Amino acid sequence: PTWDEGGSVVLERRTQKTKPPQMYQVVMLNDDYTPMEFVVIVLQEFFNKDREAATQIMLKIHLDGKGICGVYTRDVAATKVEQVLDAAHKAGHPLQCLSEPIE
Ligand code: TYC
Repeated sequence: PTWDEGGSVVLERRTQKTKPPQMYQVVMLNDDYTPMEFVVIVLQEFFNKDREAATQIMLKIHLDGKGICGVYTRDVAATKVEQVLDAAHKAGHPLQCLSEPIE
């Protein structure tokens, strides 16, 4: 260790050992067939939104064509996309979503 004049240990990091992970946003796309209620439930179920936040995000997607559901590490984002596509497919809805790196 390095010591300063007062006898305390000086911790020095010469190189940055860890950097924050690349983050990914999960983007949901609008379509003409998936019911609004289904999208609101999906946003609550898989993206931990309360009903009010889920409704706002759904309406944003409906009006703008797409919207961000959340931001996660790569694997978590990929799992969210899988869960949404699986639930949509099982319910017979064409809902699409994808994940993309941010920044
Ligand atoms: N546009 C759909 C409707 O009018 C609702 C909808 C919203 C669908 C968001 C997909 O990601 C979506 N029923």
